[in-house]
Amino acid sequence: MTYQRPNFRHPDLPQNKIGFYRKDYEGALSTLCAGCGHDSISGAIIQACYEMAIEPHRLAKLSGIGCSSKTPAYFLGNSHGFNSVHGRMPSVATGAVMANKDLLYLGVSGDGDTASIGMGQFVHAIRRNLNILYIVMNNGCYGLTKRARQCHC
Ligand SMILES: Cc1ncc(C[n+]2csc(CCOP(=O)(O)OP(=O)(O)O)c2C)c(N)n1
Ligand SMILES: [Mg+2]
Repeated sequence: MTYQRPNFRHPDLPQNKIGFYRKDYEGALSTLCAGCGHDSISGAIIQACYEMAIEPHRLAKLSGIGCSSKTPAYFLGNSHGFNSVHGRMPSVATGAVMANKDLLYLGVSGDGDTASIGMGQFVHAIRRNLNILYIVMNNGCYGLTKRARQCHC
């Protein structure tokens, strides 16, 4: 089985103002449960980046561990990315921002990754006013470890 998204699209689909199609902002096919709300957020990120005409090579995705933190595989496949350790994405993001201030940084995390194991790092990312868009995908549980029972997917 392949997780590559088929490349064929209708030839008349519109381009944004820098000449990219919506498919240029997509990623691999999702392996999350059918109907998972995380996929809706991925879709919204794809649509927003397409509409805002963000150059894919100017954006870096950062995440921790969890179903939510897997989602950067499913959007912005032409952007940079680093899937880090559980709850430790803010420190990786801090280093990345220090190394290159010119990229746009998109952090993606779960409620567990952010507010349980990662709370220590999250509050300090806020205190430093880190220049990053940090999205918390809150499904109210540790989805990756317990999804069959808790997640309502
Ligand atoms: C250091 C460490 N502790 C525990 C785990 C096990 N673990 C994997 S994902 C996860 C919870 C993720 O929850 P959340 O951030 O809410 O993501 P979701 O899957 O719900 O989107 C846990 C505890 C781990 N991978 N690493
Ligand atoms: Mg969760």
